[in-house]
Amino acid sequence: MRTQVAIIGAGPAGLLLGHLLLRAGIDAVVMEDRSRQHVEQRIRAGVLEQGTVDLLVASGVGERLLRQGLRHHGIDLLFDARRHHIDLSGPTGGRAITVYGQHEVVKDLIAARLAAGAPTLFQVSGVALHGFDGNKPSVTFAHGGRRHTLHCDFIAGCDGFHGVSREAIPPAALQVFERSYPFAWLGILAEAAPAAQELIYASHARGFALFSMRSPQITRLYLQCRPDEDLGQWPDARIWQELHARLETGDGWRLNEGPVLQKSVTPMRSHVVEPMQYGRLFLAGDAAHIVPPTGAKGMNLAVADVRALARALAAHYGERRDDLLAAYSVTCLRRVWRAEHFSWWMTALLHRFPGQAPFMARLQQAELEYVTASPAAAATLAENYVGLPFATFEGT
Ligand code: RFL
Ligand code: PHB
Repeated sequence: MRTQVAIIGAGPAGLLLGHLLLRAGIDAVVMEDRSRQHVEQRIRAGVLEQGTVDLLVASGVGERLLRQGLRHHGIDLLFDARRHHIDLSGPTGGRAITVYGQHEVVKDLIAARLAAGAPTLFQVSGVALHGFDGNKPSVTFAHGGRRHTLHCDFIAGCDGFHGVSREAIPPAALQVFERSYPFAWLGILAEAAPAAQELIYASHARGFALFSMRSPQITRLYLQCRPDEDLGQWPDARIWQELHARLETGDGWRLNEGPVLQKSVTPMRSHVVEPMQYGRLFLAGDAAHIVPPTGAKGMNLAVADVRALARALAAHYGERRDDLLAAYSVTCLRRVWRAEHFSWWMTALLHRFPGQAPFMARLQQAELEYVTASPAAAATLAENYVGLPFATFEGT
């Protein structure tokens, strides 16, 4: 088997890269270790930046997103039992976020890929990367009970944080930056109409809480919990009680309850490897970097990476230019570190840290008051939250 680009992983990064390459006339094979059903039902991110939406629409996979996505022009910050509105669009020239599940983006991309007859292999196993430090990379794997070798020009490691691609790079060639946080998020998906139009990020003495949604019928909610939290200790009634306590402010606004469709605990970490390239292997998305979900940046970073990679590969094949490929890591890391800072800042602003010193609590309070009182500070939050334009990070 032979292709131009072997793409490992069918998450948002791998699928969108495959899609953009297809549009540029570049062959790729996408291989994924889980089933199609699994990746289409995996509940994760829900907030798409303006640039992510623009790219999906411009590349022909935005039809359902435009029809079903919920466009939001603001978010609320809740503290001291009061909600404070942050306008996202005013300070950003009309940019906004769109709430549309990551798994819906994945479904749209898989549908486009299958309609085009582009090779997509689910339930592969034993994926191993070879020869990417030279000119003849290949990927070996098992699929349908047989071993295969896929020869290629480039490998795109889009296999997430627990994938094999980053691990295939000699450790001495990578610099790792990481921070873990002393808490996690307990997330639920509930069959209940969202009781508010916009997202609510709550700083509460009992811990952080987030009110979000997926559709006019489905509410998505998160609670700060311990990193080793046992879901068995969290029957639905306890989760609702805690959500009511952290999100309601005594002004009559009530959260709508409904059957809990899904429950999970997500650890919180920041993690970056540099560079995002080794020879002919390019890392993209969670394979190269993780942010805590507080800033809603993970999937959007994955999208920005593969946009840069697709453009660089198009320049390689179409114009025999390799300057964009050579600059890939540096270009992506500028946005990555901006998002790492923003996600860390939002996380530090809104969570209770175990054993938190009173000094830190006062700093959080001062920052919350500043962000909600100062138009300049609110604009900084807004421009980061809706996502800085791609061009911001493209200069040399
Ligand atoms: P993914 O989605 O993890 O996809 C990687 C794919 O690779 C497959 N794979 C392999 N395939 C073949 N061989 C192997 N050896 C393989 N090993 C793994 C996996 O099965 C998988 O299909 O990474 P990608 O594409 O880089 O996408 C990144 C995003 O998924 C992630 O950053 C976001 O979900 C993060 N995130 C959020 N991001 C946002 O932009 N906005 C949000 O609102 C947001 N909220 C969140 C989030 C992540 C969360 N969790 C569960 C971590 C909320 C949560 C709770
Ligand atoms: C979500 O809807 O899942 C969501 C929204 C905002 C975040 C993280 C997750 O910051």
